[in-house]
Amino acid sequence: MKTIQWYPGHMEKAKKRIRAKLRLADIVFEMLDARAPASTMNPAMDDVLQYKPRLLLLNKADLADDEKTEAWLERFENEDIPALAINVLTGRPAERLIQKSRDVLKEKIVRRKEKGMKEVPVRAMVIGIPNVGKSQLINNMAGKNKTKTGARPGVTRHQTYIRAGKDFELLDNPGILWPRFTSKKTALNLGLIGSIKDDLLPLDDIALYGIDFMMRVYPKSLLSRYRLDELPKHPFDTLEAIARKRGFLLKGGMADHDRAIRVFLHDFRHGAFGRLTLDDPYDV
Ligand SMILES: Nc1nc2c(ncn2[C@@H]2O[C@H](COP(=O)(O)OP(=O)(O)OP(=O)(O)O)[C@@H](O)[C@H]2O)c(=O)[nH]1
Ligand SMILES: [Mg+2]
Repeated sequence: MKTIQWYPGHMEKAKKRIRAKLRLADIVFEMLDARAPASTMNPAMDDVLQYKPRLLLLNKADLADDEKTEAWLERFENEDIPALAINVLTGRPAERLIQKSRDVLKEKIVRRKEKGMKEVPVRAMVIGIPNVGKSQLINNMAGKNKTKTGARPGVTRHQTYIRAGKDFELLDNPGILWPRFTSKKTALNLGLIGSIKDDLLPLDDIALYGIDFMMRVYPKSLLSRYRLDELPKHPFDTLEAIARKRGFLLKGGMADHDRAIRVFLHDFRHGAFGRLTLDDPYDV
């Protein structure tokens, strides 16, 4: 996992780097984690992107709660924000993505044609916070024809493009954004899905928050994963029950909470509880 700590200086640098590359792109793919669209969205995007057309990609939809993903898409549609739910690990979203991009850029493409300009490939730049699947998307879309179209002249720093389908190119070097920490809840959500360094927040805080969330929203998944008959009232007692059920004991018979924490987080991050979504689309 990336060891990025974001300080104001880092953010300014990241913004600058993204802005410099932005000029080369017709459209920006802002990747989010479908399990936490609000928490993985960056609040400085408007400022960085200005009027550049963009498309939100709710990635890892295979891990998210389908109903909530639908509700998120509905919300974005109501707000006139182009968005798609995708899975770049096992899915083949390239066609849908290219089609949707052309849709978003319709007017620009028509204008170019009217001016008699020759057709040029649509170029997309991928951005997002760590671990949302930016590299995976590029690999997925590049498919077999992973031939880079080469550095182009007239660009200060050499930029390469990857062809993805006819007349469509991806900037091969994704822009990494800083996660936002507008609230403790956001930070904990990012910790749970593994989008921030583990030492930014205490692991027991993340795990207890996650257990509490599971107890409230997906209690059945929690019960069945650890073969528990019932859930205690408090997350800490659930942690204790997980440790005992799994036989994680210290000398003297005390429950090994640290081990249970590690197992819970591993399970959560690897989809062992089935599909789930942390951010509620109607929670403002
Ligand atoms: N289940 C599932 N896993 C995914 C998906 N996309 C990416 N992953 C996994 O998520 C992890 C992160 O993917 P990357 O493509 O490396 O993420 P990134 O945004 O490039 O991360 P950084 O380079 O750290 O900024 C990898 O283990 C991927 O296999 C998806 O659609 N579904
Ligand atoms: Mg990457």
